[in-house]
Amino acid sequence: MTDYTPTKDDKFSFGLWTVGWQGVDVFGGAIRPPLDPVESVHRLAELGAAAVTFHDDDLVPDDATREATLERFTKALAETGMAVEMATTNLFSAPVFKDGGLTANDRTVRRYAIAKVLRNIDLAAELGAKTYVLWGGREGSESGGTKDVQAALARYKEGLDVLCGYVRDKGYDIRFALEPKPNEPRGDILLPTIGHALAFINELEEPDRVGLNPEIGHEEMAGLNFAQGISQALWHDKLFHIDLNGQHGPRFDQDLRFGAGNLRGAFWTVDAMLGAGSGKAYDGYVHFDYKPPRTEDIEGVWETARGCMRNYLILRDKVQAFRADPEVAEALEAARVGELATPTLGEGESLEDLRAEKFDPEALGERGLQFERLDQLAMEHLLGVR
Ligand code: DIG
Ligand code: MN
Ligand code: MN
Repeated sequence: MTDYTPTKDDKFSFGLWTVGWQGVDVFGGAIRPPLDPVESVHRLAELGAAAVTFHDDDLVPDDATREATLERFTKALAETGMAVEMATTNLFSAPVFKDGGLTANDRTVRRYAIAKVLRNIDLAAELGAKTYVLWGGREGSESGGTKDVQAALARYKEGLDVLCGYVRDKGYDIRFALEPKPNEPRGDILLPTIGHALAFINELEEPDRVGLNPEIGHEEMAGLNFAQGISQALWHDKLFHIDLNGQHGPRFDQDLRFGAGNLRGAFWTVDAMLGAGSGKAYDGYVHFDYKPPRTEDIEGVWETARGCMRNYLILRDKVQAFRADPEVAEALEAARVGELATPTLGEGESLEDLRAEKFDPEALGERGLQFERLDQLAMEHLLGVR
């Protein structure tokens, strides 16, 4: 019986902005003091994490302290062996971005946004990050007439094409990961779901360099199934990164610690990340993007970080037990799940051959699919009785 203590081999990663969250919400200001990024690196390393990620403003918010901070930060990385696996840009907090960055109506804002991203891409490359996330939290609108969506998507494409070209010309080993979200802080955000983002990527000059960083809470806010979404992203070879957290379906973005929201969804999310039995698996960092609740003091914050990793390890154990259970194998067989891997037309079969077959749709319709037994077995693994 494992004690679910994380090690660097588990590749857990946290955003500096997560444990550094000061407990702000729409109805209340900070309740925790700022957290030194160097302290976060040391404490997360002690808890068993392997890497950190950051927005530019999380780490180097002003030029006056930039060099000194980077010196301390890189020293802490060396002391702890922690990696920087992803970076991103804050194009959503400062007033200048109140109408977005890459798709702001104001052209000068769009030019400033690209310059801000380019600067942090250089730092990301210097620190060894291989993934650069773009969450367009402010790219959108509250009212129909204020945003020409077709023009906005053209500017979004232009921005991504410029950034891909820069990384290519610099020879950086960096890929971009778009993070969809349907709303909040904007009334309607562009690229709201995995599906919208996948379609958008196809229009880019260098689509192979751009993938996804889906977040559990964001797909659930749209009423969608996250495990199904990342399975499609895996099928497209576009699951470049992931934001794990907890959410109770369509409501404001809760950013709970992983496992604390829709627990059945978390079970199937881990199953999908592991390849769901026979599919492509996710081999990136197991990254958490969550916000320790306002109720917690700093010790409570570290407890939430520990809980994210512990819940993942517990669920990974349960998913692996489910997939190894001989009764589950029988139930999968009875539900014909494996049959889906067989092409519908036989090798070299013509449509004439297919149309010559005699079908009995009534008899086919009477077949029981025995899905409930399979799902009950999964439930019993999750509930810890198998
Ligand atoms: C919010 O879910 C977003 C921002 O925190 C950040 O840009 C991104 C990084 O994973 N997630
Ligand atoms: Mn979120
Ligand atoms: Mn996120």
